[in-house]
This record gives sequence, structure tokens and C-alpha cells, in this order.
Amino acid sequence: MNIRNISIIAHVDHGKTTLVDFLLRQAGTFAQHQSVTDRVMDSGDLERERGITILAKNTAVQVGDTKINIVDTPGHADFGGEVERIMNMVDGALLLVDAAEGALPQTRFVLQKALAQDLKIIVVINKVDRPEVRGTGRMQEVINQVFDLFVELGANEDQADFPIVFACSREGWCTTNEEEVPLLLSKEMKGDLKPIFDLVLEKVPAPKVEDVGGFQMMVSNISYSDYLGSLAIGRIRSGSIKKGARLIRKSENENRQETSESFSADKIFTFQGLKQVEVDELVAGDIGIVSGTDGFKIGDTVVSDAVVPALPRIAVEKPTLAMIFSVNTSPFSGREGEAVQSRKLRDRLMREVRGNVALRFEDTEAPDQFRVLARGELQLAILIEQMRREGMEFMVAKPVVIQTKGPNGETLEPIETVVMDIPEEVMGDVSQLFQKRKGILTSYEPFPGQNEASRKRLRLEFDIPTRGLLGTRSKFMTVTKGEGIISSFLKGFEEVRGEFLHRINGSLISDRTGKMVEYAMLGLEDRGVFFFPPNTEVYEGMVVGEHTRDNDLNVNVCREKKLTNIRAASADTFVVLAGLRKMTLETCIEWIDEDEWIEITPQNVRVRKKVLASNMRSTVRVDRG
Ligand SMILES: Nc1nc2c(ncn2[C@@H]2O[C@H](COP(=O)(O)OP(=O)(O)OP(=O)(O)O)[C@@H](O)[C@H]2O)c(=O)[nH]1
Ligand SMILES: [Mg+2]
Repeated sequence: MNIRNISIIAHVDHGKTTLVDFLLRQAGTFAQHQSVTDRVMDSGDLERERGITILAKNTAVQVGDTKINIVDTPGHADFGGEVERIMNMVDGALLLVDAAEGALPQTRFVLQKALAQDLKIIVVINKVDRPEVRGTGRMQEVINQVFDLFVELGANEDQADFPIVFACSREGWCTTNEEEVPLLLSKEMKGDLKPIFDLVLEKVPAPKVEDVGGFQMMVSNISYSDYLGSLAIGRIRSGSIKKGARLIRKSENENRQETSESFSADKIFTFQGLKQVEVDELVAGDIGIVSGTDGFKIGDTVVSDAVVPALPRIAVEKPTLAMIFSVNTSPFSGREGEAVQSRKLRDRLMREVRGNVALRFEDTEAPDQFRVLARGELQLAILIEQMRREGMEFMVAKPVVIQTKGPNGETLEPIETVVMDIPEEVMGDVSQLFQKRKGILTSYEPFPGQNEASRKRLRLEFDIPTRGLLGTRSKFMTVTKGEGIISSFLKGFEEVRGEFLHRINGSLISDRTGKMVEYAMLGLEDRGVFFFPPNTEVYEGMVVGEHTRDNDLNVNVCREKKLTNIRAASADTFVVLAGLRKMTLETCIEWIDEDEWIEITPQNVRVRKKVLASNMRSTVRVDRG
């Protein structure tokens, strides 16, 4: 059997999953009558809701007598661990680059990982239909930029001599000849993705098969089946097995000591289109799926014989953020979901960490609080969202950046390079936003490839502590009116840049338990903005809004109007609250301070003070720089 194993890698939104749709369609994976949803690989609920890929996923197509295993990966930096863990499954990668946006931070990250694995890389200049690209010479600029990136990342001569394809993945065509692009765009020529299939077959080497004295497969991904339990997905390096074979899972325990577990591979599968089909045999070179134990951990090696060595575990970049997860101790605990006990919360988090190489788990001094280390706020938000959809109630604290010590004992903090494209007119506001948080502007240029007609846009780069970047995404979106794009990469660790204000405003806090009353809220309107509408149930210590000043304010939001006469009451119904600020999970994560928790239930997200009783806590927030 001829096999090729490739991954599709890129910065977020550059069109990976859309390209996979058309690779599947054109390889005849779907029957004629079958209607296929867009971005069919984004099968998770949260993926579909948010329009982004979160987990790397496998598929496979048949082209002539060759099977091409394809791994679609996420492009958002927070899910970079997904890209890292699948790299050892493949021998080649399609590196997509948006023809207008060019190479961005995650392009660099994924390319660096691909080069380190010595993958054969095919560069796909995608979205050539974008108006900013047509007739501007932008495609050549982007090719040069990508070439420079290869060189900067230490690519060898062979790697830097990459084949180039120009594509419109949304319409399912591509060409290796730049001059054909206008003809394809104007539909004078009809195109398809054959040039990509051809290049994969020609340039990506067939999987190297070793013989290490038996079956050997590294677990690069774990999925779950209701019938079979845990499933290990990985590329078979050596040997073959038949269904039902006795296997050994070589792993390590918490103290890094080797462990092993025997099991029998009751069922084995390979990928075929979007399906996992049961097979009788798995052979070296292919990507296979093995069932038989619930113990699989990413990075384990599955072997047929004790003498077959374990492969080195997958090494990934270290987490940069830590967040405390706690049992829900709020007065409403257990009302809207299952208020899980610490044991169950711990088990749930441990399970997540087993299947996600980019996360780490730590116990804390408190028996009902656990620390999860992650890559970013979005990664944590996705985990939280998943847990609440499972019906759980719990609390999380403000994420904190993980600092390290320098050679002379000085404290170092992570610094990121932020790249953003913004409309020119918001330049001042954007600079102010980042400079207030110790950001330093390092590059400023008109957005490349603009034509006369397009609005003036700028590309800016800042160096900024990760600490300063936390909680700025939604502010950035507000300041740029949703027209900015922003991404970043970890530049390294530098000496701590000093204090700055995380949040200027204090909280409005309910001083009692009850229901919010419109009359009371109107009376407090000039004190700040509320997060909830009237009739919301509140408890003492629950944050109901943001104060206009920098201290906290305990307020009575439950005060009823004394009914002196009926007329006044009816007149009031015409008064409407000026505005509520709806706080989503992500805005809460950005907003909260150290002395607050986010309480999460299947129905609600609330911010509360860690200390609930108003007479037990200060309203002066001294930690505010
Ligand atoms: N103009 C244009 N838009 C495209 C093209 N290909 C994809 N898009 C759009 O770009 C957006 C992102 O596409 P996806 O396929 O989800 O991108 P992705 O790289 O998989 O994104 P992540 O997995 O979240 O990193 C969608 O709105 C697509 O419709 C293209 O060739 N031209
Ligand atoms: Mg995607």
C-alpha cells in the first residue's frame, strides 16, 4: 500500500479546514447525493459555534492507489500543543499563508515545529481571491516573506527550496503557475486541487518504516468511543498487528519512572474519509487506531513485545499561564448544576491533562483547589466551557503568568511579540492601550500590498509582557471596532517590567441576598454599569457591576420603592436602565482581580468576592499599583 502522511498547518483562519473540505470532496470521499457541511472537520460543538478549530483531527483520502492521511490542525496560538503533538505522525506539511495577511506569529510557530521534524513543506499561498491581493504584487511579497522566515528559522537548503501553490481554498482550486491566477479568478479557466495532490505524491516522502523487532506505535492523539472506551491514535513506526493482538503500553508515572501495561487490541481501525473503519491488520507507515485499555496517555508507545523500545515522549513548549480551579463555595452552589466535590473536580482536570499535552496539573495547599497550567486564556476558557456543559459547577480565579528565575536569581517574566493589523485612524487608541501595559512599539508600517482604493491600514508590532496582554483582547476589539486582527508569539523571558494597572475600576458588590430591583438599580446608575438585569438573584459578596471609581462599593440592589402613591409607580415604568454590560465567560476571565472568583454553573457565570461578607473585606484595592 502506498501511503503519504501530511498535516495542514497555518496561522489562525488562513483556511486550513476549508481546504480539507475540498480535498475530501475532490478525492471522492462523499457520495454524489451527500450534502456536506462547510468545515466538516470542525465537528466539535464549540468549534462550530466559534468557527475555529480547537483539536487536531485525522482524515484520509484515496488518490489513485495512494492513501493520503491528512491531519487538520488548529491555528490559534493557545492550541499550539495540538500542532506539536501531531508532528511526529506526518512526513510533510501544507503550510497555508493568507495572501493578504502574509506570515503571522502562528505561521512562524508551526513552521518552526515542522522544520524541527524535518518535514517536507509545500507552501500554499491561499485566499488569492481577496481584493487586497488582486493586481497588487502582494503574492510575491508574501512568498519573499515566507522565504525569509524559512531562512530565519534555520531551514536547510532543501527545505528552503519549497514548492509553491496559489490557491483559493474556498472555491476549491489551486495552481502552481501564478499567471493562471487571474484566469482562474475570472472563471476563464476551471481549476481544482489536483496540483496539491500531485505535489503531495511527488514531494512528500513515503513514510519511513523501521524494523525494531515488532510493532511500535506512538500515541499522538486520544479519542473516545462509548463502546470501546479510550482509543489511541498514532502512526505505526514498525511492524504490524492483527486484530486482538496482545500489546504492551509503555508509559511513565508521575515520577517519570517507566511503567507498562498489557492489554489486547480488541478492535483496530484506520481512517477513511471522515470515518474510522475497522480493519484486520495495521501496518507500518499508516496511521492507526487501537482500543483495549483506558490508560492511554499521549506520548505513550504501544508495542507488541517487551523488547521493542518506547519512543521518546513528545516534548512541547511550556505553559505560560496558571489558573486555580476550585470547588464552588458560593451560597447558590448546587442550584443550577452539579456542585462537584473536590475528588471529582480533580479527576475531571486530570482526565483533561492526560489527553492534552499542552496542559499541566498541580495540586495546591488547599484540598479543594487545583492549579491548571495552560498556553492562554482561550485554552482555559474552552476547558471551562466544556466542563460547564457537562453540568458541573465550580469556580476559577484570575489567571496568572508563570514567572521564572534568571541566572542571578532575578525574576523573569514571559514577553511576547504582538503583531496587529489595524485601521490607521485607531492608531492612537491602540498605542495607548498597549503602552499603558508596558508594551514597547517595535515596528510600524503601512499594511503591505495596499492599493489606492483600500482603506489605510497599519501593521504594528509591540513587545509586551504576557501579563500586560492578558485581558486586552476584548479591549482591542472595542478600540478597533472589530476591525483589528491581533496575534502574538512568545519572544522569551526578560526581567519583570514593573507594576501597571490591570483594571482601573472597582466592583459594585451586592451587600445582601435577594433579587435585583429596577428601582434600586436606577438609584445607583451613576455609580457604574450593571452586569445583570432586574430580577436577577444575587447574594452578599456577588459582583453585580463595575464601579466608576477605583475602589469597590457595596450596594443594596434589592431595595424596593415604598409605595406612597400609585401614580409615581406607574411613571417609573417609563424609566429604562441606560445599559447593561453582558459579561461572558471570556470577558469575566479578562476582567476579574486577584480577590475575586468566577463562579461557573451550566446556566450562569458570575463574579464574586473571595470573601463574601462585606464587613470582612476592605473596599480599598491597594494592590492596584
Ligand atoms: N476569501 C477567501 N476566504 C477564505 C478562503 N479559504 C477560507 N476562507 C475563509 O476564511 C475563514 C477561515 O477558514 P477556516 O478554514 O476555518 O480557517 P482555518 O485555518 O481552519 O482556521 P483555524 O482552524 O481556526 O485556525 C472562513 O470564513 C473561510 O470561509 C479563500 O480561499 N478565500
Ligand atoms: Mg480550522
